[in-house]
Amino acid sequence: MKTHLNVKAPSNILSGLFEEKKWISSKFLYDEQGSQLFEQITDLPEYYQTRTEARILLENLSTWKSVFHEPSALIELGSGSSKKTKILLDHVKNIESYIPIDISEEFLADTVTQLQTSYPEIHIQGVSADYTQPFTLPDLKGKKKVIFFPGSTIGNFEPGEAERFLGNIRSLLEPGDELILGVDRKKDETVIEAAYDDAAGVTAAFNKNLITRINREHEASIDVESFSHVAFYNSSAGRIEMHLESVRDQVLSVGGHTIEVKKQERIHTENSYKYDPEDIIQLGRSSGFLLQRVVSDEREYFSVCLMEVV
Ligand code: AVJ
Repeated sequence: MKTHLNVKAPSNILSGLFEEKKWISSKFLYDEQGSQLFEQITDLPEYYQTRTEARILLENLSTWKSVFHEPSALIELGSGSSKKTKILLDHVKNIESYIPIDISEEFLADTVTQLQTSYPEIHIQGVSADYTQPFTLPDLKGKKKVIFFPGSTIGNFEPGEAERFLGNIRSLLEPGDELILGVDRKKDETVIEAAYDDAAGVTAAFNKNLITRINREHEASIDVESFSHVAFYNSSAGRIEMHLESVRDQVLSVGGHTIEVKKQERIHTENSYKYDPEDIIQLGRSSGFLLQRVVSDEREYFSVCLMEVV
């Protein structure tokens, strides 16, 4: 299933720790343990995103039916276990091909095997790739292409990156093709902050797992409890930020280097941008998409945007 492999070697988990403002790219959150913790996050009472998006998908079937009004290929970016996709596959006709794209080759192979058993009539072709880097699609034989990018994953891109990324996706498409994009909305800060600092401490464990990962991969022995989880909404930037805050002055020994960390100094580990429809119109304008329809829950916590290629 290794048809179109195009993976860029990830930059080092340590590199940002040598900069003036320490940071670790959020992509390092998803090792095996981190991916499991994220799965747990999606079930938390405070983390409304996943269940809200699933409900929006399920409650707007007529919208998806009209998107797939002709023989189509559904292409999912970062498919994971394809849980939300099953809502589309179960209820919408005309999806003749399903192309899940995921960086984890092993996970992808398992998902493809399982899905092919459940949906024998759909042609399923996994692509193992880092979709944030340029990649190519298999020949889809003139079928309408619908890109599915759920989960508000777009929120992890910096605004300029999001533009460039969607511009790249646009270049894989032709007029008539569409994009279904899930976004977490701007809202009352206390609601957002609770979703990233849950009472059970799962998000804290998810964040601190970066330290565990550094210890494992770089033979370090940093005290995981010497950092605390900090999450706050930065309203001027329109994003929630996650940081690891040092509880004391300490010197980290990693990969043959020493890194000085002051008490209360923070390592920035994630940004998750929130998007309102105005922001999406803007993003579409600069990347070659026109916002066609927005479907949301009644509280407008989350939106699924339908965007057409212009
Ligand atoms: C997977 C990027 C959508 O930003 O909400 C969850 C990751 N970080 N809790 C998000 C995350 C902390 C999540 N995304």
